[in-house]
Amino acid sequence: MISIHAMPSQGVGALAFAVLTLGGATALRHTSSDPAAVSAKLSEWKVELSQPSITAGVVTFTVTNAGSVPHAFEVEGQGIEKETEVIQPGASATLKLTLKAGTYDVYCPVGGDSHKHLGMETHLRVVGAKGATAAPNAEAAKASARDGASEASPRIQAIRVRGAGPVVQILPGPFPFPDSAAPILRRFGDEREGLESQVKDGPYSNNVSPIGGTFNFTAWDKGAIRDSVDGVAEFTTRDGAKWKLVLDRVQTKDVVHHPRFGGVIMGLYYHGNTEVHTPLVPTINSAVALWAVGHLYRNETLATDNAMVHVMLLSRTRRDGDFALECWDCSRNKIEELQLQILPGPGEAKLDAPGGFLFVNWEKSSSVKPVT
Ligand SMILES: [Cu+2]
Repeated sequence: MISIHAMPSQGVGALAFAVLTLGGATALRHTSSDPAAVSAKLSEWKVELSQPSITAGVVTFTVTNAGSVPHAFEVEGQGIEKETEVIQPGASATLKLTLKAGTYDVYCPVGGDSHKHLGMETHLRVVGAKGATAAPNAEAAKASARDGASEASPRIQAIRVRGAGPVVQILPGPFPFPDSAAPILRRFGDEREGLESQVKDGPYSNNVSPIGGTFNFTAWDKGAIRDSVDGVAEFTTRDGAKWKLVLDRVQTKDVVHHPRFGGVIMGLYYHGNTEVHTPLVPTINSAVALWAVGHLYRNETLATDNAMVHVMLLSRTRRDGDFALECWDCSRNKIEELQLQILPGPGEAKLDAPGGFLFVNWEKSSSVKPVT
């Protein structure tokens, strides 16, 4: 019971003493003159609270960013919505609030709702002082049982995507918004060097060539390790090579900045200035994004069984006509651009294509969410 107020603070010593002396019946009541403390840990991509519930009154949140990109901490519910400033990796902040009974949504507000969508969200239950005397541990147990249940039975969603409209191949070339990307790139730590070379030679350039091809797939979001994908892309690149990609399975390994953990992610706002994934794509909304492993054939010869594939159906980033990247924040544009990026598997030789990669867009694509 003492561990419910695990954070050391002025009030807690006295409270712990009261618990030991008086037993559970009157424990854990606090008033605004006896503030409670909750510690919160932020990381990619979760928010962890020292406790799932607390009694009403003044609560001081001590928030630590244990992750590797900037985060923040917001408490919303019962008519309040309060947040810390952005907290840099390794830094801490405090937030002091007066909370009345009810359930509060606790999340990271960075990047629109992108960090929240990736899992940086939890709940805090605030119980009235009288409720607390009844059985605070039962409340805590119920709350954690609820959280456990939501993890154990994820919703299954499916999306069917059809590539259509003009098909363009994006060739190596400089990224057209280096000044906008620079401040965000700086925060990418070890990955920065690789990304900076992409500023100079793509694959996110304005160097595009109209080509022809088809791409259709279905993806299922079934929870962290069971996501799946089924689809085929066929296209002829500018050099005349005929490529065929058969999607095999979703890549589910999590990499910092590259939220692959869920495999298939629907409805994410990211890239650009959101600090999720590379800033070398403008800020976008996506209907679906996934990372997959596929079988790749060039002129009917197997090139690799381990092609690394990134697929997104996203808000339009390229303008009609010349298909140059036209916006740094494209998140309000219509979701109709289907991007397919293919790289060789880990340790494999570069693909036999300009720059060693394939990057193809279907510019007027669409999706339906079939019932599963
Ligand atoms: Cu965050």
